[in-house]
Amino acid sequence: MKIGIVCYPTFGGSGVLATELGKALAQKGHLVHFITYQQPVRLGSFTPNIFYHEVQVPTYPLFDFPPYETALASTLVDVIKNNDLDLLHVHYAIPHASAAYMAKQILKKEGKDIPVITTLHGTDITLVGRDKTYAPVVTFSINESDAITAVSENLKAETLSHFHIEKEIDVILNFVDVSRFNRKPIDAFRKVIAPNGERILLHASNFRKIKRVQDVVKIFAEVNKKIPSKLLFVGDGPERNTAEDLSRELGVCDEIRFVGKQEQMEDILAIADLFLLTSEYESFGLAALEAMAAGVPVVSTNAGGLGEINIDGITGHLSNVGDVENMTAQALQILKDDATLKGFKERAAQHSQKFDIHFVVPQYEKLYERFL
Ligand code: GMT
Repeated sequence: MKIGIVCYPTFGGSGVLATELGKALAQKGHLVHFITYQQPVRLGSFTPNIFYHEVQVPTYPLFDFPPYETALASTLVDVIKNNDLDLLHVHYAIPHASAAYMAKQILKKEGKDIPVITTLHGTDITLVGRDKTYAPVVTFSINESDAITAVSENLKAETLSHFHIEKEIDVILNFVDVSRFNRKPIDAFRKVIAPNGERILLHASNFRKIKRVQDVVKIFAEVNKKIPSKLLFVGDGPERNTAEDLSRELGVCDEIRFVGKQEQMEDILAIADLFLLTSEYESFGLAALEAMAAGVPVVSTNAGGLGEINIDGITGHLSNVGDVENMTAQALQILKDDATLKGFKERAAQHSQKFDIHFVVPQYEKLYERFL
């Protein structure tokens, strides 16, 4: 198949998922065309079946807001026609589903019918998409898609309760390439972070308000009082300064390292003992699943779809949003001794296998085949 993929090329979960899907499809012999404003961060080195088309957005003095959606729709028309694509798969509804709709209509006039599949990821539905300024366009363009998928049962339910959706939504759960995260820790790296054998806690996100990173710092400060430990913060975003300030206030800044955006997550996860995800909402929590694949247990909130991947008492623990005290107790319970930690690590790794790329990618292929 010749497949076009539209996504955000940044470190966000939807872009990561879309890029990993494209890479997996290419490995299976499909020709995959990424159409984005920048090369997706997870794309990596040259692969014969993968093509990349940059969306250029020319500026003009009149434009206070360069019209990205128009540029994307025009690029889609061009790429679909010139490469004779069979279908278009867009990730994150805004503005990808409406740009795809526009491209589809233009191509229809020229006699080409291009099926459009929209995958809903999270904030496109639960936060941004619900905003009155976007909702009518989001609802319309989702309904005009030939197929709609959601990355968790929870996100499907959220979509149906907040939008008037006229089509079936297929749930295709997010996935992870388990073999990629099955890494041995690099001893020298572990020693740099935890020179005295301290436990290593980890949080990775885009540091948006919804992630409640201040809760991560508070939990860590309490854990560190009882169990010598270090905290790694991976990623960057608007709440990073708040987290840094709080870590100074709580006197734990020397035990915390902010390592910024990182591409080699598998090497970082390999040295971690516990992943903390304190979000107010996660449609799925791909970062937590990647942690589990690396054998790292997860202490998370029970928000959104997190309970669909993190099994309380088995792969980690779940807590109500903002219940720092309970999450601290849960973290201490997992980290208290090597035998308990080992059990959680093994079960987390084992459970992640249910979400392995090899089970999930064929579900997308099956969906595509419905339209060919
Ligand atoms: O908000 C983010 O973390 C980024 C966002 C995105 O769309 O890039 O992530 C959403 O999609 C991920 C991949 O499907 C999910 O794992 C995240 O849970 C989801 N984020 C939220 O729902 C807040």
